[in-house]
Amino acid sequence: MIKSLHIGRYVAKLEDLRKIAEFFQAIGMEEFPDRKGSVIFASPQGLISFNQPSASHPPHLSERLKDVAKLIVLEVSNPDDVLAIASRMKFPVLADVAASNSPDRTFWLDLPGGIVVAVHGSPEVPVPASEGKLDARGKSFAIVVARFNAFITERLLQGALDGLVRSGAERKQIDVVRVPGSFEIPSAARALAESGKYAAVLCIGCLLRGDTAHYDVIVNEVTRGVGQSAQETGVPHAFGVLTCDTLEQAIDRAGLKMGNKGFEAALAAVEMANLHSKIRPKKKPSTRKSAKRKTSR
Ligand code: DLZ
Repeated sequence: MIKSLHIGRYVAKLEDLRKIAEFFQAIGMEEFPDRKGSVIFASPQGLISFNQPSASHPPHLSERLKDVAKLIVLEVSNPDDVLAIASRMKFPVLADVAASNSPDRTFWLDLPGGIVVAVHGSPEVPVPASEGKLDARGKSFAIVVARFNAFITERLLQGALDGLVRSGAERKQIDVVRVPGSFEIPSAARALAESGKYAAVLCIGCLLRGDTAHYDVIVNEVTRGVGQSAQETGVPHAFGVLTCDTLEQAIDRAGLKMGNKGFEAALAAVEMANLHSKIRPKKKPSTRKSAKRKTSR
């Protein structure tokens, strides 16, 4: 019978409505598009609670909570982040209560238009995991770069070199190999990976849908080839091949609006190189005896 729970609140001024909407967007709530005169957000769960006023609330808060028509309650998984966003947006905090026996935290925000938002939750406990450091010191890298669309790929190459050097690699430890187009990247990447000289191989190219007949086929082939080389050689490969509809999109990703994907590929390569050396089983050093046996065969 019941379809959904919808909490509606009136805010008199459009400016206040805009600020409240900005806050709910910033904390990650999903917005319904195009509703005239209202902003509507969805949450994964809706609850109804009936509460007795708490004696522990400070009087000024109890006074504000009397007007339930202005109250919204949010349960969040990251209360500290929500508080940081609220303070960046300069919303006053009416009260902030940390539970003594748990990591729970509740605070009340004074939003424009007299809206009070009670935020409740416990900070997420980070899941312990192995990660690769962004430290390229002492490691060698190979970069395969396609000449096709050189206007873009040369910028990506500069970004990649910058990313590696900033992570601690020495320029003389980075070998750059040029190939005619993106289609040739996988075979060159594989040869470099198989040489055993490199901690990671970076692949750089630019495929433009507008210019490229059978664009999807080539994109799939290059992606598959690079992935296969990484899996079969065990050497991390970073994918810095742009696949864009237009030249403008590629320019944005080669150092303008969307950063430099070559730089990002470099960081991924460094991180994966370190992760691999961390999780790959260490080769046992060969004993004198077995080394002798090998040479006498
Ligand atoms: C032929 C071609 C075309 C049409 N478009 C692109 C492109 O957008 N990006 C790219 O990196 N390479 C392109 N190429 C070249 C092919 O990748 C390949 O080098 C040639 O087909 C020769 O095998």
